[in-house]
Amino acid sequence: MDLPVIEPSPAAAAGCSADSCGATARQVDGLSDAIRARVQDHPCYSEDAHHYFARMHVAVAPACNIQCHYCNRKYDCANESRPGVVSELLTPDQAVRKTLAVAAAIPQMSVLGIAGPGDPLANPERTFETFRQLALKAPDIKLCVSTNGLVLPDHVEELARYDIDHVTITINCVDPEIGARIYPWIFWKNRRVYGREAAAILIGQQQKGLEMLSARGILVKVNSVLIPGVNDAHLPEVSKIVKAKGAFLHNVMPLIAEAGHGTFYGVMGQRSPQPAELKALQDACAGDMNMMRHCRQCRADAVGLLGEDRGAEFTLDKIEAMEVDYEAAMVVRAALRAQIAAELAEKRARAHAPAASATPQVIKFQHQVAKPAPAVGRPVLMAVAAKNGLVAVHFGHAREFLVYEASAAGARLVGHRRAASYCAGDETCGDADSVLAGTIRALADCEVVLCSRIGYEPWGQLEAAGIQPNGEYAMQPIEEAVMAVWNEMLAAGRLTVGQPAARRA
Ligand code: CLF
Ligand code: SF4
Repeated sequence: MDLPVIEPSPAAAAGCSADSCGATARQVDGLSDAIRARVQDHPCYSEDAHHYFARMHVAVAPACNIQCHYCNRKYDCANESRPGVVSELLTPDQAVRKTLAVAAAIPQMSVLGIAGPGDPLANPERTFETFRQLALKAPDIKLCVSTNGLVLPDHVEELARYDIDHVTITINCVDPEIGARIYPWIFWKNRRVYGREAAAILIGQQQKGLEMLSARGILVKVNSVLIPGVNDAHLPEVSKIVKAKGAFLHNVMPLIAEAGHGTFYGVMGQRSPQPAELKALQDACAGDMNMMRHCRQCRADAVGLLGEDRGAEFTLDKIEAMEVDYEAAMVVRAALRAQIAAELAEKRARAHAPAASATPQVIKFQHQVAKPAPAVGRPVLMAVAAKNGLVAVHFGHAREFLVYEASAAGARLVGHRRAASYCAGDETCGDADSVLAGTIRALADCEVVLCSRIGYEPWGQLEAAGIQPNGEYAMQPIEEAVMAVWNEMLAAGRLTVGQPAARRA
C-alpha cells in the first residue's frame, strides 16, 4: 500500500479558512499563515503548542445560570474542570495581579482563560473587568473564555471588543429530548425553566452564539461531555452540526461521575466512559471534524503546562509578596515565543523536507514518520512519558502518559492517562507496588511504554503485563520515536494485520 506523503492540502494552497483546518500537529501544516499565527501558541487549540506553552485560569466567575447533572455547585464548573476540586475565588483586581505575576514567572504562559468556577458569562461584570484590565496591561497574553452558551449571544460584541479570539462553548446535544436528560433546569429571563423547554432554549442560544462568533471570525472550540447511554450515539451529529456552523475544533471529554462528588449522575450511578469508548467516539466524530485529544479537564484555577498544576506556587499570599516588572517580563516572553516558534517551524520543515537534504539521523526519522515502509501493519497504542515534545521523563516520575496510535498512516495522539508518581529516586522504582499496579492498569491497552529511563522492577512488571518498556529513544521527538518503534515491530513481523498483540495471543 502506498502511504500518504504529507503535503499542504489544497485548502492550504488556496489559503484555508478556520473551519477547514485542524489544530493537530499534522494538520497545522495545512493551515494558512493567518490561522497558524492564531493557534500556534495556544496550548488547547494546537496539539503541538501544548508541549511548549502553558495556560492559566483565574477563578473570578462564581455564579451559574443552568444546572448540569454532572455538576455539584460546591465545586467548579465541570464543563471545563475536573469535578471535585474547588478554586480560590478572586476579584478582578486579584486576578489581574495573579496573571501578571504568573506571566512574569512562567514566560511560556501564553493564554489566560476564564472557565469558572461557575459560568463566566453569567458573571459578566467580573469576567469583562478582568479582560478589560488585562487587554491594557498585558497585551501579549491571549484571552480565552469557556461558557455554557446560555447568554452568549448577548456578549459576542463585548468579547470581540476585548479581542477575545478563542471561545469554548460546551454543547452536549442538539436535541432537546437528550438535553432534558442532562440539564434539569436553566435560569432564563428571571425565572426557572425546566426539562425539555429549558434544553430547547439552551440549545437555541448555543447555536445562535456559535453562528455569531463564527461570523466575526472568532475561533470557536466546542466541548462535549461524553455521557454513556445519554448522548454517546448523538455526539457525531453534534460534531457535524457545529462544524457546519463554523466551530474550529471539537473536544469530547469523558464524564467524570463519582458518588463522592455529590452530583446527580454520581449519586444515580451513571457510569463514566472507558478510554476505549472515548477514543472510538472521537474517531467517529473525526471524519467530519478536527478533534482535540489532549484536553486535561483542568481546574478553574489551573496554572502551567496542560497536565501540570503549579497553582500552589501562586496563591494570593504568595503573589502579594512578588515584585513584578511586566515591561521587562514582556521582553523575555517575546524572546521565548520567538525561540519556540522557530523550533516548531523547524519541526514542521523536518517532517516535510526531502530526505536528501537532511542529516542521517533526521533521514532515519523522516523515513519513518512521513513515508513509513509500504507494508501494511496493524495500529499499535504506545504510552509516552513526555515533556516538551520529547520522550523525556523517567517512568517512575511520570504523572501522566500521552497515548499515541502508531500505524502506517503515522503517529497520532489519541489521549492521555494519569499515573501517580511513585519513584523516590532514580534507582528505587517499584517501591510502591500498588501505585505501579494502578499505572499498569491505566496503560492496559498499550503495547509499548516509551520513557527516558526505567527501573528494573517496573520493567519486569510491565513486561509481565504484556507492555514492552522502551528507553531507547530518550530525548527524541515523540512522534519520531513512536514511529521508529512501530517500524521495528513491523520489521520483526509483529504487526501482521489480524494478528493480536503478543501478550493477548
Ligand atoms: Fe482554559 Fe479552555 Fe481556554 Fe484552554 S482549558 S478556557 S480553551 S485556556 Fe484546555 Fe483545560 Fe481542556 Fe479547557 S485543557 S479543560 S480545553
Ligand atoms: Fe456546573 Fe458549569 Fe454546568 Fe454551571 S455550566 S451547572 S457551573 S457544570
